[in-house]
Amino acid sequence: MSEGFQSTTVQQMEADAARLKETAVKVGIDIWQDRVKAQTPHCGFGDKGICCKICAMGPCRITPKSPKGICGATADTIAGRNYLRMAAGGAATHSDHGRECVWKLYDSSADGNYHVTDATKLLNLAKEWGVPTEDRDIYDVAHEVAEIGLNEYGKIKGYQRWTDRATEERKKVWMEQDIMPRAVDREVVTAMHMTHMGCTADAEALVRQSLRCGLSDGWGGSMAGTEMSDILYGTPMPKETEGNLGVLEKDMVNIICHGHDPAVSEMIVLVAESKEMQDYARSFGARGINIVGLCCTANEIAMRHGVRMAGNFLQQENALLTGVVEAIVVDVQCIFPNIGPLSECFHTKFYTTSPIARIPFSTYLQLTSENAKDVATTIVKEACENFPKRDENKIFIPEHKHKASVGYSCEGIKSRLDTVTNSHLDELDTYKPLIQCVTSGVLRGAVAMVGCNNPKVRPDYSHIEIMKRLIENDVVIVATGCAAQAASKAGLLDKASKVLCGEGLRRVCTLADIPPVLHMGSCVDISRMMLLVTGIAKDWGIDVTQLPVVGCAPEWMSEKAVSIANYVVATGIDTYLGIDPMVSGSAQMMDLITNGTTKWVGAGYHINTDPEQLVKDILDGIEAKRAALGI
Ligand code: MSK
Repeated sequence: MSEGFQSTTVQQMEADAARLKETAVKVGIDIWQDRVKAQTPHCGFGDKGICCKICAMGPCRITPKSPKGICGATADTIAGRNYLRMAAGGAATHSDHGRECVWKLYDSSADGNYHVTDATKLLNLAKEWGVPTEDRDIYDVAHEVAEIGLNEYGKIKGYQRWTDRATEERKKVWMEQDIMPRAVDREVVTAMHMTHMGCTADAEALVRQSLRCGLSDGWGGSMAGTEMSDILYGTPMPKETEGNLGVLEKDMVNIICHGHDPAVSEMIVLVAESKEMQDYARSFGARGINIVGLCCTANEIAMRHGVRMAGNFLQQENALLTGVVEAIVVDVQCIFPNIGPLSECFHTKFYTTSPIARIPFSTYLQLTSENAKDVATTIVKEACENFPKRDENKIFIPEHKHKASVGYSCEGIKSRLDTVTNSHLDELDTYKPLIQCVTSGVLRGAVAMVGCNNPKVRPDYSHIEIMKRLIENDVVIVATGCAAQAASKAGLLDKASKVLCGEGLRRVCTLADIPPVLHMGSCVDISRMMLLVTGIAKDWGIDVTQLPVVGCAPEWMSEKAVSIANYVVATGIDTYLGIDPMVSGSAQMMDLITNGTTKWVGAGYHINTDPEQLVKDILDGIEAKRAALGI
């Protein structure tokens, strides 16, 4: 029963992709589908995590006939080291993004390019960190807070101050297990040192450092990224937008913002919205300028400005294949190098803006705090001038798009509760009504859907099918990253999709005026989810591990996802993976990341590459948590 609402199916998305692939063939460029074929089958040693290329005596590969590398490293050591290096790569990447956000706050000023937008959030953080605020200029406070934030990356002693926000029980576990995160940079360097040739060979120690390194991301670098972005660009609140390739406009100048750091996209949006630039676009025959986002940048600008979302990771080439993109501007992370040669096949201009992501066949305009507006103006102007250069023979824009309600930060979720129920309870700023929905059984629990899409499985299929099954079973979903984008493409961020829910969740959606999948932002915003479960556990008076809440990354692919999975598990949340974590060549490693971490921190991985089975496992996991609570 869908009562007027029709979800876009994966088959329909694949039909759009197949039509766009015809354009790729016509212009003579390879796309990811071609490269997957060329790379298949993948190297079995790499896939199982038992290829070691950490020193130049190798590469060494583990087989029954050669069970040790030249130095004597076993499968357990090699798989453990590879796993920790992935976690460290992810923690470094998120955290460096976070560091850039802190620098922007440090550089902010009343008359500069970056300003304090959410002063309340800044003042709250200042209070939390003991920074005086009374009778001080807001920018003096901002600079002092930013300096403390920057020092967290390299502090010589002590632990991440962001962990002060965790429950007492979590802090105790992290101390007892010796995984309380120290300086972010130190945890990443320690991971690289431990995995160097001739250092840690013990798989258990490698997994413990993976947890610690992950925690320095989720309760360190990523949290800094989210908090500083909110202070600078505004804390997201629920708002309406649209998602999928149908948001590209035939008669407008289309500019795609792709990547992660909102410092770039915020400036492009600001400049493009100006009357001067809209008029400039019209002077070239366009109806105006249409800014859209891809990947996590889409999440950032959608939830703060309602900018429409063109899609997720594996949709980036498809967006350019529409032939109507005047410019694609990127900052860092998840950018296919193939965007370079692909853009050359069209009139599309490709701009890189960060020294962290230099890509051939792009125009490099490094964006700094000082020149941000000038760089954005150059890009937007050149995109307008590019509009008349389209080739009509290469144009095809798929029609599919859905309404999407986005911007459910913790504050956004509480704002909905305050409006609907808390005001009657005479108690604002609490998750108690949500908890009552769970204890009464109206909602069975919640799942955090996160992560990328990955051609190792049918792209977006696992995300969408799992989400549909969960909401049908009265499980509310919070989503970030490309998982949130998959929901958007299928219409699951549309409030009308409540018709797909079970009776309980449908009632909650109607009462609170929310969709069944709550968009919480980008990859770094999984830190919001950590604060959400912490807030709920505190309001409920139980441990995070007891909540009927789990994480799920059915199509993950990046090192960042490994770091995320480590901090989500360390925070006490069982995490269900649909892609093998590349350690299956070591029985000890498989045991450590499932059973081992459960003994240490109360949560672990559950791995199943069959989405049908994965969703059954998730529902069973949630019901087991409920039974243990006696609800
Ligand atoms: S963008 S890390 S593909 S979620 Fe954050 Fe998407 Fe994964 Fe990149």
